Amino acid sequence: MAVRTIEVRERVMARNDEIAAEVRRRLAASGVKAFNVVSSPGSGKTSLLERTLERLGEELGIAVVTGDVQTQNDADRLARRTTRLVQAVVTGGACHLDASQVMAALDAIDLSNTRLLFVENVGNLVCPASWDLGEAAKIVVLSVTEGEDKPLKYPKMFRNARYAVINKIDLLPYVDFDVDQAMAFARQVNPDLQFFMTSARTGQGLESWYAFLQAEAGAPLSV
Ligand SMILES: Nc1nc2c(ncn2[C@@H]2O[C@H](COP(=O)(O)OP(=O)(O)OP(=O)(O)O)[C@@H](O)[C@H]2O)c(=O)[nH]1
Ligand SMILES: [Mg+2]
Repeated sequence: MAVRTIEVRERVMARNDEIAAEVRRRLAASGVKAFNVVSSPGSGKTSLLERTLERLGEELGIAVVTGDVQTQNDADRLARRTTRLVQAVVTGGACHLDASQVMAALDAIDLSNTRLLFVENVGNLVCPASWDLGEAAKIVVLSVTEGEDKPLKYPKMFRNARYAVINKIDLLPYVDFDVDQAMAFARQVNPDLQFFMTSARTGQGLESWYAFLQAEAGAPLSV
């Protein structure tokens, strides 16, 4: 029984990877760079994207797909910050988005008019790590209220991400969070991780985040 379960899971994952490759080809054909934004619940993914849409949404032609287990609250929040489509995917219980959901969401997005696509994944530091959505890179958001040990406890997420955003830095005076220690733990599992330090509340640190996105939107896609 256990062996059969593993085989089924492997088939499901293999099929997901095939669809993710199709998503990647489709995005590349339209010159769209996609980021898969992952984190535990409440670290500030939507808040960061709200700010980003306000500042760069038009300039960089940003489209967003949000994934939630239930409700389309995040999509509603983001839609208030942009005139462009925000596509909500309600997973109905699943703890992550999969590539077929992103593929379906792409049908609704005007890709010819889009340069950056953010996929806000379901808040969860475990499942989304294993699912390729066809993104150029995963961006993991870690807020300072979560404890600096999270990269060690959830290593796959930090290993599979190329960028890490340490968010809620406005709260650093009030919490026991050692930024250097958190970065050292994250580098233990992924020495190549590149960091941003932000507050989606005060705007601190967002200038380098915006500069990064501007550079990424202009940079060629590596498929
Ligand atoms: N102080 C502070 N609060 C923040 C910051 N970023 C987000 N928040 C707050 O944190 C809470 C959660 O933020 P969201 O943006 O909804 O977090 P999320 O990661 O999208 O949450 P899920 O989609 O549910 O996983 C909200 O009350 C935000 O106002 C920040 O930089 N500083
Ligand atoms: Mg959210």
